[in-house]
Parts: sequence; C-alpha cells; structure tokens
Amino acid sequence: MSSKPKVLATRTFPDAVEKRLAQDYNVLLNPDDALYSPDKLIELAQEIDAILPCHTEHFTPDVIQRLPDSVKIVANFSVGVDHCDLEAFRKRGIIVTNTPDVLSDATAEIAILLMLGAARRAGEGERMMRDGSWCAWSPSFMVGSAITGKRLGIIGMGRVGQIVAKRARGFEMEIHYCNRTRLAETNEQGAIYHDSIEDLLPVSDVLSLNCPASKETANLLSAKRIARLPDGAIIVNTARGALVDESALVDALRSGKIASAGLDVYCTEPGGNREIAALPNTFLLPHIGSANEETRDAMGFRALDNLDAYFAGREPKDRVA
Ligand code: 8YV
Repeated sequence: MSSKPKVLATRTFPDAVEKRLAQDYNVLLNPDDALYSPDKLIELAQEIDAILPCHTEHFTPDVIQRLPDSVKIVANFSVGVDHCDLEAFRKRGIIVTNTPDVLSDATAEIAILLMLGAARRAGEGERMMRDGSWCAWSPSFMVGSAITGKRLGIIGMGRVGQIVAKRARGFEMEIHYCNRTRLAETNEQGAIYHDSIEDLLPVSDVLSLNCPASKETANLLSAKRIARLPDGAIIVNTARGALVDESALVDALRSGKIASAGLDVYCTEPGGNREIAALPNTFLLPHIGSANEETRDAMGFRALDNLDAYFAGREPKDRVA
C-alpha cells in the first residue's frame, strides 16, 4: 500500500476541510492557528509533499528558494495569489493553485455591505450607539447619500465584479466597468464598457475595486486618478489594499473630495491603516470578504480538489503556476 502524501496545513481550517484532509493525506495541522515565520514554515516543510497555505503566508523568492525539493505543489486557500511569487515558483517547478469562483458571492456581498455602510454612514452610527453619544436627532442628523440609481464604476469585471454588478442592479445602479478585455454582450447585461480607467472614473459615483493585485495594478488608485472621480464619490475596496495609494485616499477623505470609503483590505494586514481608521467617513472591515461558513468550506474543498487531482496524476483545475 502506498503511503499517503504529506500535507502541511499552515493554518487551522474549517472542521469539514480538516476532516477530509486527515482522511486522504498524512497531514501536519496547526491546531493553534499560529502564524508561521518563514523559518518555521521552511522547517515544517521538510519532507512535505504539498502545502495548503492562506494569503497570510508570504512566498517570496527567498522562501520559495529555501523550500525543500519534496514540496511539489502549493494549493492556496485563496483566490488571490499576490502573496506568491509565481515566477519563482515556476523556476522551482512547484505547482501553484488557487480557489476561484467559490468566494465570488461572499465577496460581492461584502462589497454591497461596504457600499451601503459608507454611503449611509453606518460606521459613525454604530460607534455612536456603542459609546452612548447619541443624544439628539434633527433633519440634518447623520445624512448620507443614496446609492439607488447612482452610477457604479467597477474596475475588474471578473467573477466578483460581475456579481457586484448583478447585486447593484437591484439598487437600480447604472453599471460602468473597465476590464482588460470587454465582456461578451450577454455577460455585460447592459453594463457600459470603458477602455481606460481614466474614462471610467468621471462616471463613477461609487467606485468598486475588483481586480487582482499585481505589479501592474499596484497603487492603481493614485492621487491623480482619485482627482478624476466625481466630487463626493464613494470608494469601495474588497480586492487588495495594494491597489490604493492610501495616503492619497486619506487626503481625499479629509478634503471631502471622496465622501466616504468602505474598505475590507489594506496595504498592511493585519492591522490596517491608523490614519484611515481615524477618519469618521470610513466604514471598515478586517478582510472578511470570504468569511462565511459555506464559502470557507468551499474554498477548502476546492483547494483539496486541486491536491487530489495532482496526486492522482491529473492537471489541477485551478493551476496558476
Ligand atoms: C481569503 C481573499 O479569506 O481568497 C482571497 O484572495 O482575499 C480572502 O477572501 C484569504 O485570502 C484566505 O487565504
């Protein structure tokens, strides 16, 4: 009988996922959910065949270089792979997979939550109720802006972007988007295509970032681009913090150029950005775009499907390197 492949699970995963892992693999779990340092990761990876990591593990060229030869595949529990240097993985001949599709609905839900929360000043209201400072009401109290009927600009009309558009249509929003390639008419569902971000911004009363982080998209939302948005626009980010020049965003939120921002992701995680957190006109969440039970199970199963395929001698469905 051949022995089961050895898998290093870098974090604590949902029960159902760990159960399947333990059934099919010889698994090294992390019951304390400790965040491993690069040295610890390398140490634990000795004689390991596969790693099941999250976006919290940073696979830099140095880390990848130091991985033992036994590691053949890194099956990420994430759709984003900006924590992985894919070129370095390719050079080492290590396969990398991700978990697309299964978290699109969950992330789109959070985008809508952020949109509403930012537009209707939900963060300010919530803080007020908790600290007991609500002591008056007037017609001008806590007045925000509507999203119904407004123009929504989406940067990155992939799986998540298209679902954000679909949900936003429920608020009668007019959808505009910019994407590397224009969608087929049937997928556009009436959304208006812009072939440059510069063209998209002036028609975006609400701007939603839904593209992956990469060298090309780093600081995509710069001061110059923020200036092209309509005055009083709302910015929503459920993708990655690295897409935004956070100091330019702080300036724009302070000046009122941007009315409010709803953010789930930050340049520095965990922790976020203290300057952003100090601003009243922000509605902030701690990177929980995919954090619901159904989605986290589905992400784990998708990562395991990729591992199963590899160890059965098939091409993993979600191979990115
Ligand atoms: C995940 C995400 O929770 O999948 C992604 O890219 O950003 C999140 O929704 C996280 O990455 C899990 O590793």
